[in-house]
Amino acid sequence: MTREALFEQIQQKKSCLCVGLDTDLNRLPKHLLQYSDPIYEFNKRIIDATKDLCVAYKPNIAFYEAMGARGWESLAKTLEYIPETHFTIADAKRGDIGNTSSLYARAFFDTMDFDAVTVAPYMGEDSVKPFLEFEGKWVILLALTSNKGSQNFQFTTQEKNQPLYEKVMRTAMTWGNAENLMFVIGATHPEKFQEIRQIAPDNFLLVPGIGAQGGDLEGVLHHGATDKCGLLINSSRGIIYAGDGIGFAGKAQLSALRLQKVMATTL
Ligand code: NUP
Repeated sequence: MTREALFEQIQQKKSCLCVGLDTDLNRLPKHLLQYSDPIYEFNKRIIDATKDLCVAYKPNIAFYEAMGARGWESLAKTLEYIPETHFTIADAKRGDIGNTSSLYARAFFDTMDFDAVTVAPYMGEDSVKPFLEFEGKWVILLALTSNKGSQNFQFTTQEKNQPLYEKVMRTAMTWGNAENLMFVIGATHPEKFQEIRQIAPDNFLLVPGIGAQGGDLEGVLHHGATDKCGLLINSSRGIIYAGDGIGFAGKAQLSALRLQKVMATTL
């Protein structure tokens, strides 16, 4: 999907919500366990309930990989079920020496047809570039992550006193552009968004960390939105596990609606 098409979806829905499909068999409503593929049945109902309120879906690959071959099958079926209108992100955090990265890219862009994959920057240029070679596909590079451990390395200062996450962003912006490169910036660092917008005024940011991790939705919208929105704000557990039992999808819808209403005041 192109940046323009993504922006159109955001305008139409007044939403930059990304629903995280971090689907855990141990947290599924009991009545779904009678199906042959409960993970897929759960995802289908979540997608039906939220598709009018969000513009993207982000399955975290760990939840599927952990289930072995069955998990990969649930993932493929889920991806197939997501409407064409929605941007799809494989949250896989891959990256390796060049020829290996090429195969990771093939897995998510060719074998499966995701729009984007999350990539770790640590191994540098030859580990990231193979993902950028796929026409119409996106790299979402980890820059300033939402977790506590982001303090360990990402703020370490480099030459010219720039923190590592800034160096990651500035360097990667010489490899890709606003049409194929996004950055992960956690909602738990709302005070950083103004500065981040000076570094990357046009790139979309994937923003996880609202809800269960305590990030600041209003702060992110206020300091991070551009005239082309430039934000995909993710919530996983806060939406998909908003309720349990028979009414879980309705609860998920309400939770997504609450976030979309806040987004609509800015978009
Ligand atoms: O910095 C990051 N923080 C983060 O939480 C980068 C991520 N990709 N994520 C992912 O976003 C995380 O792995 C999970 O899939 C989702 C956040 O989930 P939740 O806290 O909304 O439940």
